[in-house]
Amino acid sequence: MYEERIRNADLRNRVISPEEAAAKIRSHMVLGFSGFTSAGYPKAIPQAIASRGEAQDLTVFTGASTGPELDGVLTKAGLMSRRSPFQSNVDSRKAINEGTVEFFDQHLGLMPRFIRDSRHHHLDYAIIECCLVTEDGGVVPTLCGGSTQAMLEQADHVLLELNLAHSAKVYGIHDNYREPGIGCRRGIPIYEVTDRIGTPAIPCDIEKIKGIVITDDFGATPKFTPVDEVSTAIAGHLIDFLKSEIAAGALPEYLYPLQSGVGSVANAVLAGLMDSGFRDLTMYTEVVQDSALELLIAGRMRAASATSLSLSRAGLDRFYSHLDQLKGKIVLRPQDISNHPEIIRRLGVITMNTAIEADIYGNINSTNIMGSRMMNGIGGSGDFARNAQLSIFMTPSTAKGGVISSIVPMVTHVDNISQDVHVLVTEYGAADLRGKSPKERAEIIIETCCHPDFREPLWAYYKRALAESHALHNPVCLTEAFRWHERYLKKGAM
Ligand code: 0RQ
Repeated sequence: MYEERIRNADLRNRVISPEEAAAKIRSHMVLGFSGFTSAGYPKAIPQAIASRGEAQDLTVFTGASTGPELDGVLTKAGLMSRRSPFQSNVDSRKAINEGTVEFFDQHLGLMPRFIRDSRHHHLDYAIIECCLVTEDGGVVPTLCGGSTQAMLEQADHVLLELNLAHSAKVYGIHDNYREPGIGCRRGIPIYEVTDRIGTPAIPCDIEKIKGIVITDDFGATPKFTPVDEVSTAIAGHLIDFLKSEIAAGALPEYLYPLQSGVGSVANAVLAGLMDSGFRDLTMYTEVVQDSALELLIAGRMRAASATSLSLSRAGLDRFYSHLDQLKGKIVLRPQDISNHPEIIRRLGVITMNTAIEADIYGNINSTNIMGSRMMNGIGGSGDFARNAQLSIFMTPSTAKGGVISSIVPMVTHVDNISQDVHVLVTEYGAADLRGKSPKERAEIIIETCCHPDFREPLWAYYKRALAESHALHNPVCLTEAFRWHERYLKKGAM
């Protein structure tokens, strides 16, 4: 069965067990795993490395987040000591916040460049999930482009996990392309969402492939929280805002290509677009999730470019049963191309990302809760927001059952600066911040976005800032700016 998926006869002799693959991994190695937001990551080899338990002090790089069979098992076995660029696993998050794993957060669009720059870390092994190996050793990933191409180029050795659960008919959906090097006088010739400029398989030196492990398992697919009242309200305000921009002639009826973050709010926005009469939509984004897949199947969305298809178990079934129809509509690219500033700027992408908290000036914290507890990482939000035609951030106005205001006097960590935030949306409304000074932003954010329970205290803070600040451009009350956060940490409520 697997033989026809390994088209090179020599490579067919390199099929090994997960245990044999794991035995090649030694302490202090630097490993590059494929995988981006729960799609396309290897499962059997990391689990075998964890069960064996011998390779300590591993540095683990991926495209973005993976699942329990990778981040989870390596953390629980105490084998991973360094991690980058993004994670969302409950165990790795805990270890990072307890200080036992050193995590460094990076813009996802820069990850392949980081991997290629071996002054930082040289990859000992690239461990890659794929669905097909071509006659000349070309690797066809499953549903994620990620940093796989850079990892295959850079690593000394390669281990492949050939996952039979994914159809080999995926061949043709990827567009693998190497970003031109620094100083190159040529741009990246993508002018439409579906332009293809690369190859369907990633070239790989056959000699580097030290083993192929056969698997047949989708693994832990993402589960989406059902769309709730707050997410629906946020989606409603955002869609009304987009419609008002169309009515004002600022956006075309088909909008520009959309980028959407991950999570329940992002999912609700895309579901809202389905019911709002928009047609001929496109996406130039990182991750296509179930709601975008449904827009594509329903014909509301014409095309999508991403680096990963992060689908629930039901979404995977929908994808494979519509594969022929979808193949012409979806392009999976390496993450430096899906998140490339040149293309995002050229296409005029409308970006929609989620904040943990926003301050009254419009600065966004998406990563560090109360200034120091890492959630997931900045992801691609910075790549997209900085270069967007229209950069929208959204957040529920409160967290933890209403004891935390997500609109605060000053964010305790900044991921996206106020200059990169054009519109801020909560379930109470959308604040258009374009062309506004810090004081004007503060007033519209407090009035439009803040939860009514926190509105008066926030006005009171702002008035004290106006009275006490040493300058009146960006009024701040330095002694008070983080008092709400301190109060939450000491008393359990802001
Ligand atoms: O924690 O589960 O312990 O209660 O933060 O919050 O509401 O479940 O939100 O799943 O949409 O994630 C910003 C993290 C939102 C995500 C973030 C707590 C809250 C909960 C999660 P609990 P929700 P979502 C492209 C774009 C950065 C990367 C990015 C993210 C947890 O969207 O990682 O944008 N973004 N990538 O209770 C304290 C607050 C809080 C708070 C929420 N104000 N204070 N805790 N929480 N607000 C995609 C990629 O790059 C891959």
